[in-house]
Amino acid sequence: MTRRLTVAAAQLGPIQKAEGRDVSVGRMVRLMERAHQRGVEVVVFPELALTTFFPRWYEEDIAAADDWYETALPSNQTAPLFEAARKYNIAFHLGYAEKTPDGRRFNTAGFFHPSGEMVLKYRKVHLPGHKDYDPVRTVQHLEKRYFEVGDLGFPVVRAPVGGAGPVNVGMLICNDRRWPEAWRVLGLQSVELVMLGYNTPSLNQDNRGFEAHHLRVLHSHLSIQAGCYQNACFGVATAKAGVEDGHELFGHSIIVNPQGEIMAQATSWDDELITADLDLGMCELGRSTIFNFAAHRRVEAYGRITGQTGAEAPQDWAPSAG
Ligand code: CDT
Repeated sequence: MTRRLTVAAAQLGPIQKAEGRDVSVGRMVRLMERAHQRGVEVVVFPELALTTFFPRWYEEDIAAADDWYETALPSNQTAPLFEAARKYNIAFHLGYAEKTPDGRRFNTAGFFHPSGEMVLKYRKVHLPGHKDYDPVRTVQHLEKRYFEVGDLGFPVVRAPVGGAGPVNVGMLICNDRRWPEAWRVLGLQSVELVMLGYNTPSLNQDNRGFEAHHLRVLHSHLSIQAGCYQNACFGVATAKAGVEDGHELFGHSIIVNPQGEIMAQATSWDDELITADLDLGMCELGRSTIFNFAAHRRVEAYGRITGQTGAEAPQDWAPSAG
């Protein structure tokens, strides 16, 4: 029997620093309404979807940034989103800043059943940027200041989603998409659908070398398309886009199939819903042939992947004596 699932990437235009959750949640509810009109069963919202990308703002005392975090979901402010999901029977992925009851802070994504129950939680592992104010940068990227490294690994769960029956779902967040190790850990759990949100600036703001602007989107798509192909899964990658607090985010949300092909792509820098009908059976070809991990992986040769963090210099070649 064909397992079909209609999914959407619900790209958000910019959310300015001065705008509250009433603004962002209202926009997300409207995207949910559009998703319902198009028969969507799963909606994927971006990373840190409820607010501006606040890690660009430095606070000496991180407690001064506490307003950006969620301590409970749903909350009074996010309740309309959960009500829309229930009303339209749509599961959804939401990126948010999480502050736990014991005061820990994570860059988190939740996958929610239409009932509002959280099916799966993921906390971002690959935090980019820096911890302290960096005077070399024109714009700060302080994820390492505001978040701890995620402590949940890369979980996958098999859960009923829409009319497809059980689906193996997993999540990555933004910078994670650039790390093949993260995709492979999901692949090793037979993931079928990877949901990921991102906030990626159009310019490399490190100011430490040249990177042509047009390569920013290429690197994002290249990473997602390769991740889906090499792990025989679908990917829904959703951006926050446009000029947020004076800083440009490149958008270009995409939905990708297990062949690595882009099935749908956003073309605006605004709130935009892109959709695709997934045939989950497409995951079978890759995982039973070229990426049949049980048949072809060679873990005895992969020791460096988990045994070493930074790159080492190779041995020097020397001509053999005589
Ligand atoms: N949010 C996020 O992870 N953004 C990064 C850009 C980092 S630039 C220091 C990304 O990989 O898209």
